[in-house]
Amino acid sequence: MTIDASRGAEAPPDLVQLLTPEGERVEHPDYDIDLTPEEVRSLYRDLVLVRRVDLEAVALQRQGELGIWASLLGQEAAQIGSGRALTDSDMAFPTYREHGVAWCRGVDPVKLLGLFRGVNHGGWDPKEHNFHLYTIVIGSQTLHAVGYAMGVQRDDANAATIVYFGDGATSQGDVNESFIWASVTNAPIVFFCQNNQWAISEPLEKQTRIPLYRRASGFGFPGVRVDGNDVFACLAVTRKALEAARTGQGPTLVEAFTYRMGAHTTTDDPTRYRVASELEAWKLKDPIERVKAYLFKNELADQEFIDAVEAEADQLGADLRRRCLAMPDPEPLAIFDHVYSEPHALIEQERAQFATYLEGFRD
Ligand SMILES: Cc1ncc(C[n+]2csc(CCOP(=O)(O)OP(=O)(O)O)c2C)c(N)n1
Ligand SMILES: [Mg+2]
Repeated sequence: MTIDASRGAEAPPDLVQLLTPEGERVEHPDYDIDLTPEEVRSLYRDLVLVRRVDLEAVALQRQGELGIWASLLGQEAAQIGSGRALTDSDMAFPTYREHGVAWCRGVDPVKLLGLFRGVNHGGWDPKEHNFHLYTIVIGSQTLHAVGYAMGVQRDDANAATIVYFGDGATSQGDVNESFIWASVTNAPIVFFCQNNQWAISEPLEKQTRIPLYRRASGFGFPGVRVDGNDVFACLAVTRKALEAARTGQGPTLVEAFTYRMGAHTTTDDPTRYRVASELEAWKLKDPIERVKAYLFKNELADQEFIDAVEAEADQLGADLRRRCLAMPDPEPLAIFDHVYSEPHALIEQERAQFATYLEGFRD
């Protein structure tokens, strides 16, 4: 087998881009965005801060403080751009990698760590943030999201649903079924696929022979491919798709063309299956560097601003570490607490059995 080292590194022609890797603003006939300097600075700040949260979490895992971590490195723009497009009443369904979207939904980053530290089964209240719990079973959340969107439609609420999934997930039956349900019910939903080129060690070519966004037409709704490393474009494209959903125009598939710069999770070693030059090519398209270049080129920020954001990131990282280590271990019997919403005889029996078992360890 030959490996094409440049795979995915050249921008495909049908890519919506508003900010080039060099930080040049470009126009697109169908998508526009009018951001104030303050908004651009705040996007930059978000990108830097979520990257730091991610870095700190990887370090915590390496030191044995988390069981596992799924890094978002390289996907910050796709997540902050789409996350910022959401209104408070919109609902988001994530995978296990959407730390940037969680940030935009106001979830305290330390709450993301509980699941990965094994001290809880989720960590936040989905209703409080309109951000569902992380979902590990690939693609299953697309069905949950379409069901939710159909409910929103029946409530006649002015809200959209967005569901995140990966390139690999597009091969799952659940995802294809969810496309059909969304299509035939005209559900108010945005399917946001982060095509990070890999599903663990499986490259994109193992999932599809056509660009992923083009699959949408077979299901009867529009698809668009956006530069997933361009936060302006991700914001503009997602905003438009969400607005279409809210105004009765049904689903859209957004394919955010991006790259997983790190390992699949901390249990994975990507050097075993991908060549270093691929990563090097994508580093030139870094989602943060292009916003920084844009800010400098247009004199919207100075070094003092960049340093201040860096200092804030240091503070955030240190705070996250301190609060992670202070997270209490759960009471062992708590595992039975939320199996059913109402008391259940079998669960009570199991709880009692486990309590007796634990008693056996007492001195
Ligand atoms: C139903 C199911 N099958 C297999 C797995 C194991 N698994 C975890 S992540 C993953 C790859 C997912 O790739 P992709 O959808 O591209 O998302 P990414 O991790 O790249 O963000 C697989 C196969 C799983 N979690 N669930
Ligand atoms: Mg992937």
